[in-house]
Order: sequence, then C-alpha cells, then structure tokens
Amino acid sequence: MLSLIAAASAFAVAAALSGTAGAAEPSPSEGSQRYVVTGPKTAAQRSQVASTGAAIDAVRGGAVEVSAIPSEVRAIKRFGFTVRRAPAEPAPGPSASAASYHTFAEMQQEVDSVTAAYPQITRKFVVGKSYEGRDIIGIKISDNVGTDENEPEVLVIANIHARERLTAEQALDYLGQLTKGYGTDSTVTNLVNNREIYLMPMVNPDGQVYDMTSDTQPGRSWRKNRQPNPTSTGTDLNRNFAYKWGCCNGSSTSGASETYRGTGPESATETKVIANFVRSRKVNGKQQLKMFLDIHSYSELVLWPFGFTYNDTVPGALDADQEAAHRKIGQEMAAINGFRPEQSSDLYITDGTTDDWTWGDQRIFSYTFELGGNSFYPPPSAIEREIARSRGALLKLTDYADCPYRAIGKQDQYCAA
Ligand code: 0X9
Ligand code: CA
Ligand code: CA
Ligand code: CA
Ligand code: ZN
Repeated sequence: MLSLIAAASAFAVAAALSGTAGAAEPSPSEGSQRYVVTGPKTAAQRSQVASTGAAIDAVRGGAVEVSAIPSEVRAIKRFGFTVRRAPAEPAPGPSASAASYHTFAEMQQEVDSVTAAYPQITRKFVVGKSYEGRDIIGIKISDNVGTDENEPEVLVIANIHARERLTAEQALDYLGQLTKGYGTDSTVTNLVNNREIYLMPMVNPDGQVYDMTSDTQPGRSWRKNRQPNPTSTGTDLNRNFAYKWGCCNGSSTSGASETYRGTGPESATETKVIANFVRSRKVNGKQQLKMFLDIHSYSELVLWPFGFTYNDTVPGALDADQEAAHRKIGQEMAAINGFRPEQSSDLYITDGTTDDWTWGDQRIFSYTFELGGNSFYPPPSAIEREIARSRGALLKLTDYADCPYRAIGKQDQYCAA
C-alpha cells in the first residue's frame, strides 16, 4: 500500500481526490462512477437513463451498467429506477495486463513492423494529430497500396472510447489477418486485391494513454478524449459528430458527463481528424468509402443507423432498401460473431455518433460493433477468444463494400456498372 501511494503520480492522486465526497472508492474518472441500474426494460426506458447524460456501458441480464456523475444518478432515480454501485473491476495483475494489451507505443511498433514486413500491401500514415499532439495512426491495406485504385473502400476505426481496450486488439488482429493471410487464404487475398481498406486502431490516443497510465489496475475507466471543456475534461467523441448533433437527448451538455457532446459538432480535435479523413475520400464528388465500422465494447451487439430516432427509415436519409440492406448485412455479421443485431436506437437513443454521421451525411453503410469480454478490461487470457469471434464478421463487412445492396439481391438496381 505504501509503495503504491509513493508510486502514484501527483496527478493521479489529485484525480482520485476529486471523486465524490464520501464515496467508498476513489473516482476512476474525475467525478463519474460506475453503477448498476435496475428497472429499465425497454429502449424508451434505457433512453431515459441515457438522456440524463449517463453513459450506458452495457445492457446485460436485465440490468443497465452506467458511468454517471452524481447529478445523473439523481436524475436516474427520479425516473424511478434503482441505482447501486457496481462492483470494482477485478485487477488482472500489472504484468499480465502490460504484456497483453497494446499500449499506444506498442501499437505503433506493431504497425511499423507489419508495414515493414508487408510493404507491397500495407502503408502507414498519420491521419492527424490528437488534442495533446499524438499521432492518430492509419494503415491502408490493398494491393498496389501506393496507388489510389478504383476499388471499393472500407474504413474501420477502434478505441474511440479510451477504456474499450479490446477494440484496438480487434483492429490489430484484423491487420494481422489481412497480411498473414495474403497469398495463403483465398478470401483474404481477394479482399486485399479488390478493396482499399483503411484501418485506425486507436483514434483516441490521448484518452487511451491516460486510461492506461494508472497505478490502479486495470485502468482509469476513462472514456472521452482529453480536451479541456468549460467545466471539466473530455468530449465524448461518439457524441461529437456533425449529424443531428445534440438533437435528441442522446448526449449531455455537462462537461463532467461521460457523454459530453462538445461545444459544437466536430469541436473535438479527434472528431475533426476522423471526419476530415472521411471527407477526403470523396473523389470527384463521389464518396469512395462504401463500408464503415466503429468498434466498441462490451455489450455484444451489431448496430446500424440510426441512433437518433426509433424510426427504422427516415425520409430522404434512410429508405426501405437502405434499411433492409443494413439490417441484412448486420444479421449476417451477427450470425458469425454471435452478437445481437439491432438498430442503434433499439439500445437507447444517441446523437452525434460516428455511424449516424457516416451514413446520414456521407451515405457510407455503417456499423458499430460492441465486442464481448464482459468488461472494459477482460483478463488477458480472454483476448484471443473474444477477438476470434468477430474475425469472420470483419471479413464479411469488407466483402460487402463492392455493393451492400447485394445483401438484398438488388445489386443490378443499385450497383450496375
Ligand atoms: O454509447 C455509445 O457510444 C456506445 N456504447 S458504449 O458502451 N461503447 O459507449 C453505443 C452507441 C450506439 N449508438 C450508435 N452506434 N449510434
Ligand atoms: Ca489496390
Ligand atoms: Ca480508391
Ligand atoms: Ca486490385
Ligand atoms: Zn464505446
């Protein structure tokens, strides 16, 4: 105990002390704490919880796990739900966790070594800088990787929420699949030859580093970026995108909230970097990206737009064929990884999310995965098992980029050359 205290940085101590007065545990994330909420059973009731600004971390076994600040806890109780503190995350042990999850530096080393080993089909690039000046790393994977060919493009991003540590591992595993399988696995070889795949394994590096730089294992439970806001720190990047931003009680105006939406759409540095990259993939006015995936954890879901409304279709924004194709591909991917396929708002209402923007504004077929693992910090022994589940689903998503309407048999109508 003494050595732990001695080892703790002044900053960590300050962060711990700023937690709720009288709380049993020091705050893992400057004011917000983890709770289990019982009572909400329907999407509308979960949306009530989300409307308080609390982040719904998982929906499991009839209970809703949240990260919430005190004012949000009071608001959840006013809706008539029961709130109790969540049990502490089990500590995996410092050596095991350090050896198993990639730090930001280790992710960069991994990307450097893979791109060095496969120079014909991989290229590393810096998408842009984070708020604190770290590189947001991208990897392009394709044959003739140095040439912008006329091939359907795919974008996969991970770790937009800092603590969702399994997601970067899934992204790096996808990079591994695509490179190791090239020339040996015919499915992989065809995808690398006929797609241009863009991968960003850690789009929130400041949050990721902050979350991992912790004296208390397994991490600080940090979700947002690290940009100062008017009252606290961090913007929820998955509430900061510029489609229906702040429209629908699916994000918070409070700086301390885990779902703080920012001062305006794309006010967060990392949101702007991601969105600028997506916009840059328009060639002669035509968006080249056909499929988008944002990897989260840990509710075991395959989600598609929209999140801002319960309606399945939206006039002028999501028609019946577009909805049917999203649904069909989502169901096919879910059949592979065993997750539950549903529209995003079947979970709860959100606004300003990545996927609502990539579809609503850019018309890229868009998905969010919530990986498994039962925690933001599954024990290292669970990593391989959990990411193995979604390997095939990622390849399926990549494959459909040629014509998502193929899923509903309407390729001739929508994708004829
Ligand atoms: O609330 C979120 O941002 C996601 N859940 S998490 O526990 N990973 O934070 C779910 C977002 C679902 N909505 C959309 N994808 N639109
Ligand atoms: Ca190519
Ligand atoms: Ca291209
Ligand atoms: Ca090719
Ligand atoms: Zn998330």
